[in-house]
Amino acid sequence: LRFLTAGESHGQCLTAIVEGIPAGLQVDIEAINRDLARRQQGYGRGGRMKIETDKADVLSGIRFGETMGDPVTLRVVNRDWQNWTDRMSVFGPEFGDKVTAVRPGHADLTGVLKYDRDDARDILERASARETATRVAVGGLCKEFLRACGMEVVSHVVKIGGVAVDEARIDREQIGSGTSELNCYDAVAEEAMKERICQAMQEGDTLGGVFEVIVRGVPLGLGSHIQWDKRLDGRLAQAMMAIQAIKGVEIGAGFQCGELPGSRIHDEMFMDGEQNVYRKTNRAGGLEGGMSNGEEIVVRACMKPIPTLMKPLHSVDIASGQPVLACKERSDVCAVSAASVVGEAMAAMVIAEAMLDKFGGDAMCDVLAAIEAYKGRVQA
Ligand code: EPS
Repeated sequence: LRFLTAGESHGQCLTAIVEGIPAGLQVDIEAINRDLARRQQGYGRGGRMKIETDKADVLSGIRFGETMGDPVTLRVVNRDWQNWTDRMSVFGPEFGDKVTAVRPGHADLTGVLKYDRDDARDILERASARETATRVAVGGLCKEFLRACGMEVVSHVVKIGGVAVDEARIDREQIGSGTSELNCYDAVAEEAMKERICQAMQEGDTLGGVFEVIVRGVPLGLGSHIQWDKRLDGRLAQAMMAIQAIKGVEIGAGFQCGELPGSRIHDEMFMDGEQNVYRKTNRAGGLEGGMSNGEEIVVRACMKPIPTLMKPLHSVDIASGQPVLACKERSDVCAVSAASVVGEAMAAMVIAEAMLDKFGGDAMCDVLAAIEAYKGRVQA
């Protein structure tokens, strides 16, 4: 399974090509579009989200609602492009002011130096998290594949700007329901998070946070201990870290493993009446030895605050070399709930790829038969 995305934040559209989804998968485009809508939600999003209504157009690879085994091309149109046709013109004359007051924490400065540009717009257009719309579309397709294999990927926000959920208060039944604006299922914490976002907005500041992705129904044995790049935890961490603005990733108990003794970290094993091994805890986050162990996979990622501040930070102007305040582009105050939906998409891609590594076939019927035969052997 592989995919590529293309497109700029204010260009005509975003595109993705996904290769490797087996033939015969029924695709519910509305499920993919629901994820695209969830990614646009969230208290603290900026004006751009009022302009866009993201939808996935399928340009190839699906016929009569089913995949045919060939690459699937997905397109998400940028409605805002209408307002940028001269500034983002493909062959037209140069137009508009150059962005030269580069933002600390953004790709702006390193990008213009590395790619020899004199306008940070040439960098920020692609560095923008707008690109995550295509990842959610691709992830949505992967989720369709996982659903057909009996699996589900959900997420929830656990911290924003230092306001954390209380584990005991989380309504776990609601995770994945899409009923919370911030994708947070501790109602008390969600209110406090909104207040915190409102305060940051008034102060011209931005906020980061932490979200958790949970993959349900994972068969044991995805990934492998035999080589570093086959380890599923490593592959998941890379995928999460590759989301714009992510600065930290944890699996299961994560950084707590550096604090507690082994007796309070490792998940003890027991045998049930049908000779199946089970665990009462899941501090490993469903991964041991670089392989899924049959429990839910639990991965958390920490997003830094967005670098575009309405009360800008000190910087330098790359044209004049003079000290300036960083540029102010219209932006979000907080996008952690959006990032949580992107996290689901990235996890779905990695797990779908690992499923195809293990059970791969050209047709869904072959994949499903291989899963059934394997489950019969390991869970007899
Ligand atoms: C972003 C800046 C804002 C965000 C954007 C990410 O866009 P604009 O510059 O048009 O106001 O809204 O996110 C999206 C467009 C999106 O779909 O998530 C940035 O600089 O990263």
